[in-house]
Amino acid sequence: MNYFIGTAGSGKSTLTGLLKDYIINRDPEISAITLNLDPGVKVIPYAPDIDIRDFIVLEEVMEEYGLGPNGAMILASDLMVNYLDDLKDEIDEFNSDWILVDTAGQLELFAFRETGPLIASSLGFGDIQRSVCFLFDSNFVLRPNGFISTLLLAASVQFRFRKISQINILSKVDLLDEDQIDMIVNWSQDFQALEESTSEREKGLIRELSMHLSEVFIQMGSTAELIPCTIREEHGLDLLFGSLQRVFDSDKSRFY
Ligand SMILES: Nc1nc2c(ncn2[C@@H]2O[C@H](COP(=O)(O)OP(=O)(O)O)[C@@H](O)[C@H]2O)c(=O)[nH]1
Ligand SMILES: [Mg+2]
Repeated sequence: MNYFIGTAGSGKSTLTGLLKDYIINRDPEISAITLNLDPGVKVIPYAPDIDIRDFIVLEEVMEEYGLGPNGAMILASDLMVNYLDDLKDEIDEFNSDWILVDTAGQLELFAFRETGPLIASSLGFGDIQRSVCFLFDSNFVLRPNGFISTLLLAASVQFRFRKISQINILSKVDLLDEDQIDMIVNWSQDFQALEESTSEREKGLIRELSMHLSEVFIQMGSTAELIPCTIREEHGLDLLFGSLQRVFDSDKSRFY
């Protein structure tokens, strides 16, 4: 069971649909389903196999509680816990090898309120293994300061779901050229390089702050390498699926 988490518009829903198709086309023996956990989404680029909107609809929450869209989104996310048993039953019925979970557009609703980690721990019942894929939006990470801000978000998500392995993805890489992709992936592996780019490209307070933060990341030790993905080609999905399999295999060996 993998959760896709990232800022609004980072490509979570797109990747959820793509990865399902990738998995089932790769090996007909292996099954995969999608679960939409965004009660407010209007259009989804795939047909979810399980959908929280069968239980909670944003417009109805707005009407019933007299709330605007933002307030209703917060309440709707909190109300999801009331339907955990229904979701579990549906998941059980599918009995699928892979469950790909698409979370709400706004990452803070899933990651920073109580609901997300609670859902992740409740739905990971029995022997279901879990992982989180955190998406770094290519639009935001071209400069060291944007990269560092997203890295901080990724680190706080890791902190919130601390028992679950996390894979970091660089999404929409078709928006970047090869050199830019190499540079950003290199930053994720080598914080010294990040520190150098920061000192070259940022100025004043931002530079000073970014240098301090890169220093902290160096001290924390390197995080995993970013996996570049795009809707335009499958190579990223090969890498991503390989990483997911490795996470799940190593988790298994911890159990037995
Ligand atoms: N260029 C490009 N656009 C993408 C890619 N993946 C998603 N998008 C676009 O980014 C927008 C947001 O994607 P979506 O999956 O809905 O993001 P979510 O809010 O994180 O679920 C949509 O307009 C997508 O078509 C990609 O690999 N490349
Ligand atoms: Mg979405």
